[in-house]
Amino acid sequence: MTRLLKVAAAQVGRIDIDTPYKDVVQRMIALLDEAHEKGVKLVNFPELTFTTFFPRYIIPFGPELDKWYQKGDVTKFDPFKPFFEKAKEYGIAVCVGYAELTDEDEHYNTSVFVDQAGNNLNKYRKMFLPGDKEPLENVPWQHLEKRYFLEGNLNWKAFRWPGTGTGHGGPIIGQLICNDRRWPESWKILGLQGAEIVCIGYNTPVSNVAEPGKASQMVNSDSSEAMATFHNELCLQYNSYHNCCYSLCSARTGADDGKYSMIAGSTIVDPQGLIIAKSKTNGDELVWAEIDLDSCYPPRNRAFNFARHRRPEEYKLIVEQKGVKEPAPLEDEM
Ligand code: ING
Repeated sequence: MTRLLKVAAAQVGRIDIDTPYKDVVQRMIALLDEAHEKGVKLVNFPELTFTTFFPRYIIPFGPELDKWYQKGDVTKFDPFKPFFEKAKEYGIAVCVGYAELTDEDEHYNTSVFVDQAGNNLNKYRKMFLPGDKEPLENVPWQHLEKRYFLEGNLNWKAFRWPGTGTGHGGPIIGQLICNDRRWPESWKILGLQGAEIVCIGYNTPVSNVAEPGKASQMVNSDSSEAMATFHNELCLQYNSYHNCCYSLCSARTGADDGKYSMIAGSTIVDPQGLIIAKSKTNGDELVWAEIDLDSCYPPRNRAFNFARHRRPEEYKLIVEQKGVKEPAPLEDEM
């Protein structure tokens, strides 16, 4: 039996600090129009889809920071409503990243999965926050996610997506946000719940704030965009392969305000770790493919049959130790 489904990773290009919500929403609706024409049933959007990547700026706490966030049900936020209404009209499920402000005044980097009937099926809050809590000195931009967001508190929950008619109890979906994709723990917890499609959005600077001109977090690379793209694909390909799942990975890309460049490279990766679709531009682009959810299962029944091969009783260090503890140094090697 095949369980065929058309899915897409929507890439969103340049958004400046003063780009109005309505312009971005119109661009996102244009991506939905294209998805609808192609019969796509799920469109994944980037992290913090609706705005420029504001953690690159030093912003005072309070109203000036909070204006970047949405409270309550994001699908009911007036400027975004046309987007969610269009998705429902087309019968397309969407996964969208935004900055969430709770009633308790907590700030999260969040994504929500809204099904084709407009039901909010799952909210996910980014678990791995990169960058800094305090601004760095003498750098051309910042990466202040640890300052502007709390670490996620919803863990990694896989869930069933109803109404696709693909059998097998319904597709099993998981969500990750940006830096999460670099940590195998994120994928493994979804993999242990059988996730068949992992939806990921990212904002990845071409070069590292602390080493302008070098690849993000790399200090020995000259071509930073190539290296940052290599690391993106390395994470997606290996973890999709190891967890025998598809991944939809959507970039917020382009050069925001003409100077803050972020990598593109939105992709769809299959359970063999092969990139089956990839963006060709640094702008708005719908990257889509017809996938067969059944192809997750041959590897799960053999090479990566977790129940058959894993040995959690040996993984104590992974769960109990946070940082590195090295063996004692050799005296005559100091
Ligand atoms: N951005 C980057 C990301 O994980 C980063 C930050 C880049 C961390 C490269 C480590 C290496 O893609 C976000 N928003 O997480």
